Amino acid sequence: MTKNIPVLKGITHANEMLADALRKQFNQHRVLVLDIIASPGAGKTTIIEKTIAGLHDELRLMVIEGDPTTSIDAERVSAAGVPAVQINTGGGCHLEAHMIQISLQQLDLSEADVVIIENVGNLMCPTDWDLGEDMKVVVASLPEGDDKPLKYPLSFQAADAVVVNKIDLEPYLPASTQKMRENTLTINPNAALFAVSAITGEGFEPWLEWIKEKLAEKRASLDSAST
Ligand SMILES: Nc1nc2c(ncn2[C@@H]2O[C@H](COP(=O)(O)OP(=O)(O)OP(=O)(O)O)[C@@H](O)[C@H]2O)c(=O)[nH]1
Ligand SMILES: [Mg+2]
Repeated sequence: MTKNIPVLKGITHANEMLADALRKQFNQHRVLVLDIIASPGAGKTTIIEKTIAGLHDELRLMVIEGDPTTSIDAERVSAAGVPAVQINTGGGCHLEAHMIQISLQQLDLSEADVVIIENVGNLMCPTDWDLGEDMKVVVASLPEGDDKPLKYPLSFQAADAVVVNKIDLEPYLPASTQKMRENTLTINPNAALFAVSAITGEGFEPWLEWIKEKLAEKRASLDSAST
């Protein structure tokens, strides 16, 4: 005999509703929100630190940090000179919209142009969780191998931009930046692609320009929607 078992579809539905509310809040403040996704140690925080250094004179940045434990990353970005909040997820491998909602109690969005969310180090879990962001950015660390876009396609498919990091190490690696680019474009031909070293600063100019461009585009589209 077949039983009627209830199947709960869209288990992330509550998250999506909350993310929509967050998106409205971000739009009201005309803030661009980036969700940075990558495996542990790919260089997310170092990229954020260099981004702060590069944009500090022009834009007001704020950072929400997600890690299983510690406030090490929030302390690092706070030392770089911007307001920062740390979320500890315990055993959780991704951030969820309700965590962002709580962290916003600590940030005055009227003082922000760009909010950067550093998701928990994981190349899969965060992909499906809408945080109300405008753009998902995947950091692909070259030492981890140029095959990662092929092996973890979902996060690369969801990315608006892919930042290949640690290119300064290329001479010592079997991986190649060119191959990483090709593999990324095979999975997601529309992704904006950057190749950087967050240590030396190489390749940062186009990345910083992209952020400024996306902020200007968002504000222009909000303006045209309101007229
Ligand atoms: N050689 C080199 N090392 C880098 C680069 N970017 C980051 N690192 C180093 O990589 C290590 C991890 O960097 P983080 O920025 O802490 O990485 P993360 O992705 O924020 O790590 P989690 O938050 O723990 O997931 C540190 O030792 C950095 O100094 C880079 O472009 N080149
Ligand atoms: Mg980090």
